[in-house]
Amino acid sequence: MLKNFYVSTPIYYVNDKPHIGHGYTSIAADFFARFNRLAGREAFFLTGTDEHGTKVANAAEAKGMDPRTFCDGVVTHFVEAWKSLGVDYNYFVRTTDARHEKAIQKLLTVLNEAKTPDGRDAIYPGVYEGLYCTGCEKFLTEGEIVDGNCSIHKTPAQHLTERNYFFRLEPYLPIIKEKVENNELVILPDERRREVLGLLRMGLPDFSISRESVTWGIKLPFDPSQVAYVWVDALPNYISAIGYGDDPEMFEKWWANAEVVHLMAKDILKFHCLYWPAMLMAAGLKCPDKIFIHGYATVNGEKMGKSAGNQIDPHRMTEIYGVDATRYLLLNQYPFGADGDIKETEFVARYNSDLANDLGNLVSRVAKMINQYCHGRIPEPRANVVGKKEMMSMAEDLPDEVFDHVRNFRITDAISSTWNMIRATNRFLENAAPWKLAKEGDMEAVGGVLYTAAELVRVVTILLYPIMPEKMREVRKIFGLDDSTLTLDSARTWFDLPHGNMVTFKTSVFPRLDADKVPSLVAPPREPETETVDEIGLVTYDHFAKMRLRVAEVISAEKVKGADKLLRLQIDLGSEKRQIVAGIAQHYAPEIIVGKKIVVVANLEPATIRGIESRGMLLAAQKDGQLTLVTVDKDIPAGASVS
Ligand code: ME8
Repeated sequence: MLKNFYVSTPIYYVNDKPHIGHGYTSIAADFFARFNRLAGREAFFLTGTDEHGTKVANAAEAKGMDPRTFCDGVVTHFVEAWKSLGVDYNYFVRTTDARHEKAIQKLLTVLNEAKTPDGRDAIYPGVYEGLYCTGCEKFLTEGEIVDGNCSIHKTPAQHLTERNYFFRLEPYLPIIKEKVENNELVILPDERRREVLGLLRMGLPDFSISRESVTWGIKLPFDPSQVAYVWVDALPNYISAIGYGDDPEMFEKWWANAEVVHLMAKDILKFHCLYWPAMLMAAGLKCPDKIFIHGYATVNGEKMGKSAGNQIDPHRMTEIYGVDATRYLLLNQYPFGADGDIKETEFVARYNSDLANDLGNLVSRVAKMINQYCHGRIPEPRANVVGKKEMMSMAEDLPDEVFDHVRNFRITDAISSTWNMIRATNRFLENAAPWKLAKEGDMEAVGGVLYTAAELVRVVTILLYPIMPEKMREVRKIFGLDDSTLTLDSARTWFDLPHGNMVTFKTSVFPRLDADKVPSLVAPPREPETETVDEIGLVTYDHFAKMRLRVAEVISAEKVKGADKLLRLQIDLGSEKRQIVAGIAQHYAPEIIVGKKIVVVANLEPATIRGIESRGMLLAAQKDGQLTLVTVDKDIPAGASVS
């Protein structure tokens, strides 16, 4: 009996919206969870977001928002993206969840009391020295310093020392090496395993687990003047989400007694393959069983990035190709594990040849012929069907062959094995030619051929369900099948298609795409950003004139439930009434602000804050954390422009 299966994606940073690179890992994790469930295993699929640290705090500040409100907004983009890609996780962890924070504090307490295998304290106070950028609020790595300046802010990096706590890594490295070598900790593919062994041979310094200068994070339980370093906060999401802090039974089930598999790209190999196992060992917990590191995707040959303007929005891809084809095209473009290029020029051709022709046509032909020759019901199976024996023996071996590929993370092999059978089924139909048999009046033989073909389609719907869940359910419905036999066991069982089932075919499952009409996946290149701020911070009048500043009267105000900083305001802009959400609840009581004439940016992009739509932003002056509203000093009607 196979163990429970626990699969995770990285928790993604919320400093930006998700793109198809994040989607790639999430779809793969979803695929593995679904396939293992087909095989009768209980599976738990975890994803989530990484919300603490300077990176996120800076992104929030750039939008003039407090980090929590900012995170609440960006998280919805991840949730929506996963919905649109059919990514069906069991749990979505956020590092700002109270549950996660509690688990981190527990883990930090355990680590602070832990001894290394050679009897020293696993955690010790020390001093972190390095080159610091106040703009970034972080110590810079070598690559981030150009000619002594921060590569982003172009300001001189300052030599700074900071009091931190450190994790004593070195005593754990030989144990990790042994675990990797004897495959107790399986690192895949082999190239990445060799990379990890290389890092282990080189040796690695202890790493700091806290920051003194950062405020947006989880406080250390043993020294609240410090917050946990973002990776020390992030990595344990894999245990906080399954009850490390609060549910020992659940934790036992999904950690100690499960096959634990982490998926990610190679950018975060060191943290997962070295720091994380060491932290787990210090806490007296087992290491993950398998870490699979896939490649880094480029788009049309270029690195995906905001500035390159080539990030593919998951929604855009599913709008063009549909959810299931998107999943198929992405996971099937290059082997899981290899670096790859998302070539959108190949998508239409691939869609048409694989999905519309091979699979879509097979389903249409079989269903239409059953309608035409068998009164719309699955015919009875027959013994003497030309070519049936070969097809049956192929179908018999296939489920285990495919599951073996899946267990070894060979997604493209799993798909191509199934496709071999789809193509063979098409050939079987060509050879058996039921339309000819029908002309000859041999309706029993027609039924025998069509039963065999429908039975093969049924097996295919099971094996392809993890990659194309919606479409495979649609195909099963055509042949009168529900989800109760959506199992690998059923795929192994010939004659599991009940004869007599009604066949209801309406339209083709994968309609052909016209290459000339398919729009580009990459959003049209943005206008080159014109320099709007000169060296001493001056903007042009034209640029300022783009802002629509208006006087507005506050009609009503109320606190936003569960957010102590936010007020929901209804405002009158003269020609219209609007709702805005503002982070001023700690400075103005709702009853005080009602009736005030304030100044708002009226043409700001709408945003959803804590699930509430906000259309505009009020202006306030700030000093020492105190906010004062910008108002007008004479009575002037709402809607008046400010310039
Ligand atoms: O690193 N190709 O978050 P992140 C393939 N918060 N995969 C890609 C990709 C691309 N071009 N771009 C992103 C973090 N990914 C940390 C993780 S985990 C405890 C903390 C995927 O938002 C891939 O899985 O930078 C990669 O490892 C991950 O997104 C990085 O996400």
